[in-house]
Amino acid sequence: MAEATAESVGAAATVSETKQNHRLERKWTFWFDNQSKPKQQGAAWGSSLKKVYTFDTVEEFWCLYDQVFKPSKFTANADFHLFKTGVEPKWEDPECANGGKWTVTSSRKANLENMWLETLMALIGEQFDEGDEICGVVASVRQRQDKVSLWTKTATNEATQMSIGRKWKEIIDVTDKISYSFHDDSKKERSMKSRYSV
Ligand code: MGP
Repeated sequence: MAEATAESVGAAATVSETKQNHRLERKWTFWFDNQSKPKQQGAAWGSSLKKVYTFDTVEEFWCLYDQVFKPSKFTANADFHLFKTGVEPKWEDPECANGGKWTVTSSRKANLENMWLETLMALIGEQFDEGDEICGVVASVRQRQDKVSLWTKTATNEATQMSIGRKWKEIIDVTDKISYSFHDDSKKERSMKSRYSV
């Protein structure tokens, strides 16, 4: 993964230098957490979480997506993240601290790939009316069941979260119910407590 990342970063840099680029409304950062390697004993959560690349053009986005950020390329446990630049994909980040996430699960790899890509395009294309409320998205590749989570900022603002949840379901073409959990609850207990559903 590290080699592929380095190659794609080089390729992305080439694209940004040679072509006329289409600038996005804001900067975004890809992160990657490879959980397939054995962790050192006592390693804290997040020790394998790495910031990979920050971009602000459409061309860089496609280059990075095509060459690296396809969850289906990965079979072992891993998390792929796209977050607003400056926001870390952690409960501890000030933008996320009072937030939560909408989560959708998937037992098919192709499904994960589609939902991930549709969400990425919606975020960089600013398709959410409540764009300021969104922190980022995480695709989790897991042996049993993959999932995608959309992290938002103000968990207690139910109306806003419901509106984001409805819009997200349209974007990823999901009709089953999806659930929203508060990071504060996740800190206290391992199982995901659902606060809202849509
Ligand atoms: P998870 O990765 O959100 O759940 O949290 P998942 O993906 O269902 O679990 P997995 O076993 O399949 O990876 C799993 C655990 O990681 C949590 O219970 C926490 O102990 C830790 N953890 C996760 N996140 C997102 C954070 C975080 O942002 N900060 C800290 N400190 N720990 C976290």
